[in-house]
Order: sequence, then C-alpha cells, then structure tokens
Amino acid sequence: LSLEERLASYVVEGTKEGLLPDLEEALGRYTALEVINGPLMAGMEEVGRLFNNNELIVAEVLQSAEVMKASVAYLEPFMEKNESSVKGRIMLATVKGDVHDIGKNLVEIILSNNGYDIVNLGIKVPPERIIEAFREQKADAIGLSGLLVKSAQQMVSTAQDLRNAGIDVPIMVGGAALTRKFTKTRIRPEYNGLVVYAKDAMDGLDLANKLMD
Ligand code: B1M
Repeated sequence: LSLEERLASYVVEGTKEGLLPDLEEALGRYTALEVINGPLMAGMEEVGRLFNNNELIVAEVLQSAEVMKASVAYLEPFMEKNESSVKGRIMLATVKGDVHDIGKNLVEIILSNNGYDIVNLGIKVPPERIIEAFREQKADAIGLSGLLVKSAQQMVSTAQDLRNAGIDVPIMVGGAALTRKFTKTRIRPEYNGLVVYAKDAMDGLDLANKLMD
C-alpha cells in the first residue's frame, strides 16, 4: 500500500500499529492539515460508508474515531500557528443529543491556533447550558456542530432558545447533516443575529475572521 492508503487504512481498520511512523513520514510530504483533510478524512468517509452498509458496528467505528483522535493529537503541534493577539472568544458545542466531536475539536484547534480564545462546552450540550455559559463567560460568537440529521433540527431550536434568552452574537454552524440552504432558510429566520454555515474547519476560520473584522 502507498503511504496515503496506509494512513486511510489505520482509520478504517481502527488500528494504531505503525500509525505514528507513517504520520511522521507524511509530514515530510504534506502539511499536518493536508494529512487530516486528505488520507485520514478519506478513511473516515469509508468508515461512514461501511457503517451505513452495516459492515461495521458502533464499537468498530469508535475504534476508528480513536485512531482519528490520536492522529490529530500527534499532528496538532505541527499545525500552522498564527501568534497574533486575541481576536475574540468563540464558544463551541456539539448540540444536544449528538456525541460526534472530532470535527468540532478540529475547529477548536484551528481557531485557537489562529488567535481565538475558545470555550469548548463539549458534546450533547443542551441550549440551557450554552445560555448559562454565555452569561458567565461572554463570547463574540457561538459555534454549533452536529452530524446527525436530527441535529440540524436541534440547531433550529437551539437558535430559538438563544434568541429567547436575548443572545444575538453571530452563530456559526457546521457538520455533515447541515447545508448552507438549511442554515439560511431554517435556522437564520429563527434568530436575531447572523447565522453562518461553515463547510469545514478552515472555512470556519475564514468566517470567524470575517465576523470579527
Ligand atoms: Co456516527 N454517524 N453515530 N459515530 N459517525 C455518522 C454521522 C453517520 C453519517 C454514519 C453513517 O451512517 N453513514 C450517521 C448519521 C446518520 C444521520 O443522522 N443521517 C451516524 C450515526 C447513525 C451514529 C449513531 C446513531 C450510531 C448508533 O449508535 N446506532 C451514533 C449517534 C450517537 C449520538 O450522537 N447520539 C453514532 C456514534 C458514533 C461514534 C461514537 C461511534 C463515532 C463518533 C466519535 C466521536 O466523534 N467522538 C461516530 C463516527 C466516527 C461517525 C462517522 C463515521 C465519522 C464522523 C467524523 O468524525 N468525521 C460519521 C460518518 C461520516 O461523517 N462519514 C458518522 C471526521 C470529522 C473531522 O468530520 O465531523 O464531519 P466532521 O467535521 C467536519 C465538517 O463537518 C466541519 O468541519 C470538519 C472538517 O474540517 N464541521 C464544522 C463540523 N462541525 C463544525 C462546526 C463548525 C464548523 C465546521 O463551526 C462551529
């Protein structure tokens, strides 16, 4: 197998044997983010496909997630950093009912490497917790992540709850089940402030930079 195929296969197989030397080798050819967005994400796509076809069980997907997390942790120190002054504070949460956090945590790494102070509220975060945290710590924007189809709907009700709590800072949403159209037609009308859709973590950084300008 080529290096790229091996990297994808660690994720698919859920094994870490040989992973670190291959990640090290990959850093000689690619940036850390390219390794994540390329072969590792390709592996995750394949995991999603196999899971969808009932060829993998949840326990196996969990092992794949472990490999992805270990890879991101290894690559994190090699990611580009932009040591500017703090541009703003962003609160991040995976919405109520959803445990997927690899994407959200990648968004955290990229934003914090680029001058943002991040308050990461974790997974399955109900709107009340976001509101409480916002009141205690303030933030310039709130980022919501969700991968399940029902999470898209959860974002609509979270936006309503935030609005009802008088919050109007920009909201950034992202995750596999969402689209720009859903964001615009379903979430935005329920909120008193800007709602923007980020297709990936780098897009999230670009949007955050625009929002904070
Ligand atoms: Co789950 N899962 N999962 N899963 N899982 C999906 C999402 C699914 C599409 C797989 C499938 O069937 N093909 C499917 C959803 C179906 C649906 O609703 N339409 C699914 C399902 C069904 C489930 C369970 C219900 C399975 C079960 O228990 N029967 C269950 C749900 C539990 C729950 O949430 N209540 C479940 C559980 C799990 C694990 C725990 C095993 C594990 C998660 C581990 C973890 O996150 N700690 C897991 C995994 C790993 C996946 C897949 C395979 C991979 C997700 C991932 O980490 N991708 C996924 C299939 C897939 O996506 N191909 C799947 C890598 C990550 C870097 O990408 O998170 O998309 P992603 O983030 C991207 C962008 O979306 C964006 O930036 C990132 C890239 O730069 N982004 C943002 C994300 N959030 C953002 C926020 C932003 C900006 C950008 O601003 C705030």
